[in-house]
Amino acid sequence: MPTQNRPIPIRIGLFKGFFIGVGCAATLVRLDLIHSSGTSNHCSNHPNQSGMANEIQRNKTQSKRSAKTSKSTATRTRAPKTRAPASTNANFPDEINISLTFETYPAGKYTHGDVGLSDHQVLSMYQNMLLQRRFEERAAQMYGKQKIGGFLHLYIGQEAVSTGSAAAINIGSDSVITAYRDHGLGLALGMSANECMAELFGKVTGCSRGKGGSMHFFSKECRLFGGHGIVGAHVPVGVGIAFAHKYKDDGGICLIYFGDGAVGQGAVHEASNLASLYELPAILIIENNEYAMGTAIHRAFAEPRFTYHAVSYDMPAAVVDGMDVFSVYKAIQVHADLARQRKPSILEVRTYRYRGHSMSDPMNYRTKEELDSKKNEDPILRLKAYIVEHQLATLKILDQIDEEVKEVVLRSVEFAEESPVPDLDTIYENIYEESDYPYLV
Ligand SMILES: Cc1ncc(C[n+]2csc(CCOP(=O)(O)OP(=O)(O)O)c2C)c(N)n1
Ligand SMILES: [Mg+2]
Repeated sequence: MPTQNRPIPIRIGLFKGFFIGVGCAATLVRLDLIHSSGTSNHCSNHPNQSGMANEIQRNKTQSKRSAKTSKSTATRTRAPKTRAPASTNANFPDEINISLTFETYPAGKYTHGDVGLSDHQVLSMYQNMLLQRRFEERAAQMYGKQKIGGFLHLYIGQEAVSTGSAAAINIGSDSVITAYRDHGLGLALGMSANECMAELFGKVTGCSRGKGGSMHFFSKECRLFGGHGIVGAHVPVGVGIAFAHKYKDDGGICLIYFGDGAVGQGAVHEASNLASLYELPAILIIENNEYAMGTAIHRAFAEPRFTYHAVSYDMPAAVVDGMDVFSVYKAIQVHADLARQRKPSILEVRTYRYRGHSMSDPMNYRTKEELDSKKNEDPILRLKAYIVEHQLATLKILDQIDEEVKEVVLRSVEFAEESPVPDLDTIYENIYEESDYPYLV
């Protein structure tokens, strides 16, 4: 673990007597309300409700019972005569203490030397981030020309997350799975611009033979298991892939990316629990870009500090600045090592998308000022400034890289245009059918 990280300690102490006192008082108040709501209320006729009301009456009158004689025989005979004995369970806690230290990987903390990257590797990271940016800018243009149909969710602004994490794993033997905002990750893992652009165009030369489109990039070579459209639903699949790595004992890990919006999905929590319980080689990576469609996280989550969920699953957790590629790289290095030792983690990577949720989003939920201030943190401009400052390359060389990348993207558009659409005969291929499914007639 890096020693320079800032710990976030949490200590929650609950004094047992206080807890029980407040708990009882709350129960009495709640039950009292039900009782006083009157017998004309249909709810009070429900067997459970009326039973609860009796219970209230007992609680309310219990302290007075010794002094007064109740006229209700039923109440008197059913009332407990003695107080419950004090707990004799030696394992029952006197207080609940949680003391945790979470890691943080802030922006600007690491040099490339600190994290073990060569000058050459830094330049190829820069080139890769630019490839994602230029690819998507061109894809947006092609969408406007109706060359691309369906959905198109752009990753622009988040490139340091994909590039930084892909550079820190063993591509081809480690596995990766993500949601529908998947172009950047595909390109970061080494998929070609040609197969990606052709997929957007729905052409047979695309990575999913033109049948997946923007949301369903897959690559066997890169072990990218999608590209999934149902929010949170791929997280259990990723945990299953991690299970397979453990079962086969092949040394691989699975990086499972999902958005802040997915954190509210039950499947994510069930999968997190199993990942920890079964000690699976996985990293759960929350790409927190602050919005789920048009909903800001503070409007959707009672606890927007997502790493706190790790407490429930006994996992290490970290907050990572996703606008700095070195911070992402460092965090994934550390947590990939842990995953290989069968200790899964939760990382909250703070990032931002500069474009709308999808191409039809008018972005009314955020101000221009917010967007502009986030653009000052642009991960590509940050890396460009770093490269120049540390004299890893001149501006002229960086411009040259940009020109080369633009050329690669232009060629990918030509490739996609010229490629054929899938043959009509293949329309039912790769469709899963279970002919003996019992409920189909
Ligand atoms: C189960 C489910 N509910 C709702 C949707 C509609 N939907 C599509 S994307 C999205 C927002 C997800 O936001 P987030 O997970 O933060 O990912 P981001 O788009 O920010 O990358 C929603 C609600 C869906 N696809 N699946
Ligand atoms: Mg989001």
